[in-house]
Amino acid sequence: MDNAGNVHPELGDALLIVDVQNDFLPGGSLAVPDSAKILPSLNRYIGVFAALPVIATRDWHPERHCSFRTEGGSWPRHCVAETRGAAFPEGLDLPDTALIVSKATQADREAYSGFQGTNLGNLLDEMGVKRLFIGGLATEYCVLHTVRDARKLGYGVMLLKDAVCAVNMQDGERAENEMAGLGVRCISLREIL
Ligand code: VGL
Ligand code: ZN
Repeated sequence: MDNAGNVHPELGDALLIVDVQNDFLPGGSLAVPDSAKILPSLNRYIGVFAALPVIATRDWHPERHCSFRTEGGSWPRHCVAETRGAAFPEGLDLPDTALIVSKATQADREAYSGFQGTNLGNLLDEMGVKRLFIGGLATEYCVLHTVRDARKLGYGVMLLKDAVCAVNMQDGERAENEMAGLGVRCISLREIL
């Protein structure tokens, strides 16, 4: 952080993009309202992290996942592995070097956090990552749960306010307040550029 309060991503920092997948975007089966607006800002963050690790998590469910209504869960069928709905959108400029972490891949287990049942923690530690800049979908579900785990594991967290979007606005605000209470700093592009 410089004198003006601006943030400069440096060695030890990584960009973590949570579940930015077609099914969570307009036209998808579990579309987060207005979520397409985060794509331009995410692409600018990706540009800022050109020399630093970029990690993208993806919800990657088997055909009959326990979170689907047909199986007694709360959600419509979404992000089934290898389908178009589970793919990253055309409009997201993920670099070829981006690391992909698939989660909630087992039929009988839900996982909102990118750390849950994945090797994300090991991956970050191997790369010497200490601080995560986190954006993606949805604020009050997978972003919140990922941020909680990141803080529990001791990572510094910057929440990218202009690169997250909530299913429900009030729940999104509540989630952002909770994250701030966990020592997360909420920033936007103008504090980086
Ligand atoms: C998510 C609901 C179900 C998310 C994933 O990525 O926020 N939400 N599965
Ligand atoms: Zn899911």
